[in-house]
Amino acid sequence: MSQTLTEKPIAVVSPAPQTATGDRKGLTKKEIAADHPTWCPGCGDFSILALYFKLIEKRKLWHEKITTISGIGCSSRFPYFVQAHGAHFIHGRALPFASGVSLSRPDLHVFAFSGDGDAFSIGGNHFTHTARKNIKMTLVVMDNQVYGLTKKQTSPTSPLGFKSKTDTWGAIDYPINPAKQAIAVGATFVARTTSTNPNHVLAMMEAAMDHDGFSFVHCLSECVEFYDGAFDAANPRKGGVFNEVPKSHDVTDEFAAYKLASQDFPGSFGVLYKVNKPTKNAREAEINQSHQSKFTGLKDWQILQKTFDRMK
Ligand SMILES: Cc1ncc(C[n+]2csc(CCOP(=O)(O)OP(=O)(O)O)c2C)c(N)n1
Ligand code: SF4
Ligand SMILES: [Mg+2]
Repeated sequence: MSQTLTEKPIAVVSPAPQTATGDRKGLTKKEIAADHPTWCPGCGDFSILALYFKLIEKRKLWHEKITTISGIGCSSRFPYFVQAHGAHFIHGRALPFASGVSLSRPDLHVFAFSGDGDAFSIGGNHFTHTARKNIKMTLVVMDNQVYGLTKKQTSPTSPLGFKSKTDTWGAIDYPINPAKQAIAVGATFVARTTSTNPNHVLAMMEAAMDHDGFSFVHCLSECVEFYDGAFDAANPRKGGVFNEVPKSHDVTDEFAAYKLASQDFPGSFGVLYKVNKPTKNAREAEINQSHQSKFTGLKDWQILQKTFDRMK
């Protein structure tokens, strides 16, 4: 009986070391920061950028190991502000671009930053497929429940009744729940956090980076210009509550994770779901390796040519 890919033992390619070694020093914030961010004063996105810098400093990542990719939106301006490799790509298409980088450069850890519109509206399709393929990268969605850059349209995460330029009478479409959606489509790491709790954001980004697979961090990030006060209920400084995922929660239990993700807003913050499954990176590397071993001494294009010739 022929074996399918899933039945074969998978040679897992261990993630490359992400930290500086030897005499080379880690970068300072000054060396990582590029342009001054153009976000409005008070925008939640500042906090996430500062914590990304902190992560790079803490983990001693070097410029050539940092890859920051985004789509379009206020949040997606992110790579402009990071002094390293990256791309501010087409609206909704951060993940296909990030997938290519991830699959071709196993020595890097790819970070993608998106907004709620970028990730779940125009990019909704890519979110599903990147997650189900378990492509190794970290996606941080900076969710402000509105389209900020284009000045206040209803987004897929805007709550019912939200008044915007596209729903002047109040939103009537049911919002999506990002964490639930991520679990349902096959993400292997799903966490929730909020920009008003910096230590927590850093911990979630670090845990996501260490996950060998597609890791998704849903991060509440307030748009003070077009949806002021949206997340007060999750901020103890504004009279809200910040509930962490209970210590007894089994992160490998999909149904328990789904249940936690289904709680009423503000819900629970922390890692909801984490399982280890072979990544597309590992599977593809295995296929490439076994194929190349049959054609030693040939260049890649010659192997391709031979493969096409066989198909004639
Ligand atoms: C193909 C395409 N459609 C629409 C737009 C206009 N547009 C730019 S950003 C954006 C929504 C951004 O919202 P979100 O992703 O939530 O980011 P935020 O600005 O809120 O951080 C839209 C509709 C575009 N740039 N390209
Ligand atoms: S419009 Fe909103 S999301 Fe955009 S920079 Fe200003 S506060 Fe941030
Ligand atoms: Mg938004």
